Amino acid sequence: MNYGLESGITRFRHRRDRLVKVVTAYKDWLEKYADVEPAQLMRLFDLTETLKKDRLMLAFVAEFSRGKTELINALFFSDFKQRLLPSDAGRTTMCPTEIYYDADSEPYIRLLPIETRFRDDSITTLKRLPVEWSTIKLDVSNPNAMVSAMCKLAETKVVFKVEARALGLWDENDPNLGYMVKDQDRVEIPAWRYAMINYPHPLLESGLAILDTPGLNAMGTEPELTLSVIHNAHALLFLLATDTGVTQSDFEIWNKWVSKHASQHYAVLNKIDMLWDDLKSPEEIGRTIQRQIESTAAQLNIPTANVMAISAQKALVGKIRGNEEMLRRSGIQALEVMLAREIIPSREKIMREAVVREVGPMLTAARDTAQNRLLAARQSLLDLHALSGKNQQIVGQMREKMVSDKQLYEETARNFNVTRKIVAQQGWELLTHLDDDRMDKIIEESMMAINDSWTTAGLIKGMHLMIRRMGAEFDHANQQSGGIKQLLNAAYQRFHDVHGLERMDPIGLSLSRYRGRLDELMVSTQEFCSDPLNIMLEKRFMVKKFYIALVTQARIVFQQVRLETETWLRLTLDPIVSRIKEHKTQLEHRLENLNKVHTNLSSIQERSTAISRDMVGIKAQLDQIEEVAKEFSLLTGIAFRPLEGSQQAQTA
Ligand SMILES: Nc1nc2c(ncn2[C@@H]2O[C@H](COP(=O)(O)OP(=O)(O)OP(=O)(O)O)[C@@H](O)[C@H]2O)c(=O)[nH]1
Ligand SMILES: [Mg+2]
Repeated sequence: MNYGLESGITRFRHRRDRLVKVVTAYKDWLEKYADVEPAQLMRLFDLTETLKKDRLMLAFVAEFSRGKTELINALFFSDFKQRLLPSDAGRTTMCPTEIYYDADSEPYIRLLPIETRFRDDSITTLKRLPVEWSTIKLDVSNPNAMVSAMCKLAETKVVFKVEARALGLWDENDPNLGYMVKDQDRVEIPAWRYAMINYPHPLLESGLAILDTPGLNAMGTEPELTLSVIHNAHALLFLLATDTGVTQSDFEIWNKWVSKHASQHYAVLNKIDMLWDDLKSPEEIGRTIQRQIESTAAQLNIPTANVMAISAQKALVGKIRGNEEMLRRSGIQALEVMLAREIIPSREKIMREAVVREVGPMLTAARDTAQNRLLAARQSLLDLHALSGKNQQIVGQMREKMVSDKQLYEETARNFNVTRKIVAQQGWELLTHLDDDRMDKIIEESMMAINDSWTTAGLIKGMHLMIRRMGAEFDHANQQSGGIKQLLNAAYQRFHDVHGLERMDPIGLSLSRYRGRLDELMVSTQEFCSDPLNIMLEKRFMVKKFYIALVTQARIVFQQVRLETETWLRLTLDPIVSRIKEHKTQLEHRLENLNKVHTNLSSIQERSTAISRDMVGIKAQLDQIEEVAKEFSLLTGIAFRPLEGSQQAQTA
């Protein structure tokens, strides 16, 4: 029933499953035919697990009462035949709510008490601490129980103003907070800070995750929402309502949170049913809606095609009642098609890139190994062929030559081992610059720069220092990695020049996207600090909260850089090491052949037969990895170079 979106997500899952399958096939191949460390197999297994859990995050952002929750109900939960998530006139959703599926747990709703705002922990940190959350098991077979559990999302509590102030939720001087006042001393605040819902809906099972947010500057009170959750969302849906048009606060939300964060900008003009007027002709109504679309597009400065007019409420009713005409009129289908078209490809791209980064170079190397084995076997056959009819003396000479070739190779390999040790040492040193202790120190220094002065000026100072120090570590990593790459290149060049091994060009370490992320954090800091609301009131509490959120993000970037560097070190060194080992084995095989023939000249035929037999097995290895590579190319668009000479190798 979910048209574009459902089939789009099914396709997404299908391609994700194929990626998992191809990575698993590659892992199986390595396990069978290559001498790899268990850690490498483990990493591939982890990659498939990550892929399976990969989610596509769709976030709903708008001022209160624009119909975000109603739209989520209509898009995803109409099968409940009632409103699952509470949506009502006025403020309803009180805390940001993530909805997703996690097969490892029973369905639940987890709620983070608002009091956790007293602590200096980020939501990201708290997500790892289940004890901090209040958990309710969901009985998905009982719609009424489900609906009443979901009511929690709208819970509020009334507290004294001092407490609300201490939580950073109340400020006497902020004229925008009047709606919170309950009486002279007390205000109404959300009962929960964040909610996570694990629910087995087919679309969520396919990897979709949703973020519903409350209106009324909820983004401002939880800086992490913008710095992390919204930043990581793959698509943002911004809602407006026909009855209110684009108000000042809609415009602020659009400017502050939406337009900067998404590359594609779409706005949903909701509640068009309010323009349905029985006394007007459908054409007249259509023209009124079109006019609203045009003025919305002009105000937000986006093309009219990017404004979708819908009625979330009628879509929900239409779906529940199976009223096709109402559903069509609600306009939701066009929105679903747009979502399928826009969000899924961008998510797939990210997933593909992760697989290509981790598997691409190793798969190339594995394929080369298989091919080299075949070529080496063919060479052995040629060697034997050349020996037939020769006398023992000539065979002896050939053997001598082979022995000295092998010795020369072993010497080069020994020299390479020295390089390898230096590389390992430099790699280790490089990683110590990127470990958690180093980041702790950077944070400590930036805290010292702020010197407990939680003003916007203090924040800028602290952030500048943190980003400069992190940037310096990234520069150091880049420089060191350049040196490592040069060392390896020079060492490998000798294998190429002297021993005829094919050229290899290790990839460089690229940290530019992490640098980019740091720049983004700095821009967010500057924006936060130039926001009149934050300057005027110098909200000490909020400045500190913002800083904590920034530090959490910065730490994540630092950890990612470490991981990227570790992966890089592996991917630069491993293929070279295994190529060198492989060549040694091949030389040994050839020498063994010569030895055997030397002691017994009549064994040539027998040896040839044995090698031909081996070749069948090697050919099967090559065919298998070639299958994997083909599927990998199809899924990722990465082309492998054709296997040169393998044709001759097969027919030799
Ligand atoms: N007429 C009409 N009413 C709608 C439509 N969509 C939502 N509403 C109503 O508008 C009110 C607010 O809807 P919600 O979904 O709670 O709005 P929200 O954006 O989630 O608001 P907050 O959770 O407070 O941020 C509810 O009474 C809905 O029934 C629509 O398409 N047409
Ligand atoms: Mg809501």
